[in-house]
Amino acid sequence: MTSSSTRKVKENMRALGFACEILELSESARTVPDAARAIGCKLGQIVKSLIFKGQSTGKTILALVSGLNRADEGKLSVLVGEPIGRADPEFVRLVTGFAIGGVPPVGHPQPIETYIDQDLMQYDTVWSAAGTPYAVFGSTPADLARMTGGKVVPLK
Ligand code: 5CA
Repeated sequence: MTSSSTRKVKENMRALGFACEILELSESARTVPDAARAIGCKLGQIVKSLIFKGQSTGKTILALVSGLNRADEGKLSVLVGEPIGRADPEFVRLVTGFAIGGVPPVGHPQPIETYIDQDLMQYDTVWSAAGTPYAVFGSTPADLARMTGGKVVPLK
């Protein structure tokens, strides 16, 4: 059954004008290896949606990182223009409207400043969380960049 969180993602993507291919999984895809196994794709094709907070301004930052990579917080903070820190689960829910494990790259109450790991661009399809750990959506990395308005940058 499609959860209300997944429906929210689907409606948002449709409103943005993107065809939406949501894959509902029978197993949990809470972690990158779980997701890759459930989908049958490479680890690098999984999009991690990581929320950071600017330590001076308090602004929210979304980093979309390939499942193979670790986000380099130093590089990200240079791009953002201030020191950053990882957000706690309450902050993630507040700013995205979703709980950790299902945070999608779109469908948030307010647009979030977004950076996209350039390593994602090499794949035909990348898979992002679609609101819960049991749903993902596939898109081209170019569409991911367009729907989020994110900047493609080196992040690892
Ligand atoms: N459904 C999967 C694959 S799409 C997923 O959402 N993966 S994820 O990487 O985008 O989201 C999980 C991420 O949330 C973890 O990589 C981790 O960086 C972050 N996270 C997990 N627990 C916490 C926590 N307690 N506080 C802050 N961040 C956390």
